[in-house]
Amino acid sequence: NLSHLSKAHSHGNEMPYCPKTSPLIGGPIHVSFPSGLTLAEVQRKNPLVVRGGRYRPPDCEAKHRTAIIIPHRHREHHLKFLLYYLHPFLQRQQLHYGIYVIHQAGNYTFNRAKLMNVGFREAMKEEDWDCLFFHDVDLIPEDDRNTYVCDSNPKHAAIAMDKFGYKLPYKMYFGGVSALTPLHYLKMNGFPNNYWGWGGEDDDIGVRVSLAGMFITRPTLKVGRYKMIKHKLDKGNGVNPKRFNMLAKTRSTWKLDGMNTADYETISRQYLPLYTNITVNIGTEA
Ligand code: UD2
Ligand code: MN
Repeated sequence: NLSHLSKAHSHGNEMPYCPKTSPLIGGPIHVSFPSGLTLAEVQRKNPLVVRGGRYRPPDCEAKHRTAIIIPHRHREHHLKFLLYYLHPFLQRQQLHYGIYVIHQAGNYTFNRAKLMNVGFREAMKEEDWDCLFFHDVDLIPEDDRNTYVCDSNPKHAAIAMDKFGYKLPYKMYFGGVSALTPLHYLKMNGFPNNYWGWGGEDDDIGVRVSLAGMFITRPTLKVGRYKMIKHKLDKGNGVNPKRFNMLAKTRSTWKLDGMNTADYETISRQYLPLYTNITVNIGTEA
C-alpha cells in the first residue's frame, strides 16, 4: 500500500502523509516518577514542541489532529509528569496535536465536566481539531499502541488502570480518559455543567453517549493501560452527595444542560512552551 506517498498540499510545501501506522511506536512504556524533574527539562527533551504546546511531525503530514483537554487546579506536580510522558508519546504517534490545560479559577468546588465544555469550545476556536481527548491530569498511558485518535463512536481509552487492578470496574464506566470527535461531542450536547465536586459526572457522560444514539468503544485491556499518580481527594472537590439523584435524571436533563448552556468567563489565555493554559471562571452552583 503506497497511499501514504500521496501528497498533502495544505501548507503549500509538499509533504507525504504520515503512514497509517507510525514506525516510531513501540509497546509497553515503563512509567516511573523521577524526582527533581522540572518543566525546563521536559522542554529540553521536546525541542520540536512550539508555543502553546503544539506539534506537527517534521517530515510528514499528520493524518490526525488531536487536542488534549486537561481539567486542572492545584495539580502542578501531576501536570509536570503528564507532560513529561505525553509529549514524546504523541510525537511517536506522528500526530498533529495541541495540549490545553483548563484551569478553574478561585477556590469554589471543582467541576471537572464543565471545564471540559470550556476546553472543547476554546480549543475548537483555535484549530479544526478532528479529535478531542478529555484527560485527567494524573493518568499516564502505559502502552504506545494506545493511539490518541478518534473512533467512529466515542472512545473510552482508560479501560485498564492500576487503581482498578488493570480491569474495567464496570461496563458503563467512562472516566479518566475519553476521546470524541466534535460531531460526537455536539450530538450528546457535550458534558453536564452541574456536577460540582467529586463523582457522577463520568457516569452521566457515559449515559449521554447512549441517549444520543452512540456507543462506547475501547482499546484492548492490554493496550488501554494507565498508571494513576497516587493522590488523596483534593480540598475543594468533596464527594457530590447529589450525584445519584442527578444520574437518575440524565435522560430528561441532557438536552437542557450541556454545551448549549455552558456559560463562563475566560480570565486568561497563556501560550506556554509546553501547553496552552486557559484560566476560567465557571461560576458556582445555582
Ligand atoms: C475519578 C475518575 C475521574 C472523575 C472522578 C470523579 C479515574 C481514574 N478517574 O478520578 O475521571 O470521573 O473520579 O469526579 O477513575 N482535578 C484537579 N484539581 C482538583 C480536583 C480534580 O485538577 O482539585 C482534576 C484532575 O485532572 C483530576 C480529575 O480532575 O485527575 C479527577 O479528579 P480526581 O483525580 O481527584 O478523582 P479520581 O482519581 O477519583
Ligand atoms: Mn485521580
